[in-house]
Order: sequence, then C-alpha cells, then structure tokens
Amino acid sequence: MARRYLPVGGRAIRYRYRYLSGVQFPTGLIVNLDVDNNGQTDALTDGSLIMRYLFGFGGDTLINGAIGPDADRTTASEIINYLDAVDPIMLDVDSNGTVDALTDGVMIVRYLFGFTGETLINGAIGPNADRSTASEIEAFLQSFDLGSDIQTMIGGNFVGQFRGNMGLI
Ligand SMILES: [Ca+2]
Ligand SMILES: [Ca+2]
Repeated sequence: MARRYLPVGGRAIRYRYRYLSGVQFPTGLIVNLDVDNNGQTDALTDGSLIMRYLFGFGGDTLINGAIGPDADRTTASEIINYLDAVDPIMLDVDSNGTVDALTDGVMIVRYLFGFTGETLINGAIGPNADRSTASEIEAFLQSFDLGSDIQTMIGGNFVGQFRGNMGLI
C-alpha cells in the first residue's frame, strides 16, 4: 500500500505512518474527541457516542440525544465511520492493545467530565496497559482534545498521535 504523508508536521507525520502500518486515513481527517464534529468536545454528546459505539450500539440507539448543536456528523453511519477510522489511534487509551468500553471508554468520559489524577484512572486501566498513570492518560487524551494547547497550536493532534505511537505518552 502506498503511504501518503500529510502536509503538516514533517518528520512527525512520517513517523506516524511508519508506526501505523496498514492504517490509511483520508487526507485531511483530523482525529479528535469531537465525534459529532460541532467544534466542541463534550461528555454528554461526544463521550456518550464513544461509549455507545464501544458497546456496539447502532442506528438510533447510537445517536439519540447524543448529537450536539450544529454538528456536522449527525447520522449513525457518519458517527460509526468516523469512530471506525480513528479507533486505532484514539480509543485504546491505556494502550493495552484492545479497545474496551469499561476501561478506555470510561476514561474518555471521565476526562470529558473534567476528572484528573486518580479519579480519572481508578479501576479503569486494563490488563497489560502501556499507559497506566494518570499523567500519561491525561496527556494522551489532551492530545485529542480541541481545547488543549497542542490542538490550538497546530490545528490538529498530529503531535499527540506521533508521541502516542512512539510510546512517548
Ligand atoms: Ca462535539
Ligand atoms: Ca485499551
């Protein structure tokens, strides 16, 4: 498969693709926690969508009451397609090789509710996790948060992806 480098971030992007062999993203896809793509990351919409997706919900049970105002992604198929695409990068929060609602999903929702430290990770780190401390989990999720400094600075989470894929966070 030909590898495509996004025109942002130079070296970091090349590393990203090297370490994500076989994962090809449409050019311009920005990976972040704003699942409904309304410009905000929010626990009750984006967080709910991620949890429902991880529990295998589809159709109306996936999206009912969970799409924020002015969202660009509003249908179940749009939400599923987006989360399928970003799953390998963003959803394995504890980096243990599997994506699970009761660990990764729980931490995403707690993060979106503003939890930090032990309240962010307590009881939610999966077995054999590479990321297991609150600071590691928080840094990883911040890299996908629209409100974080990294997102604001570079207009995407490319640095976060790079660091995550290199095992630096
Ligand atoms: Ca949103
Ligand atoms: Ca995991």
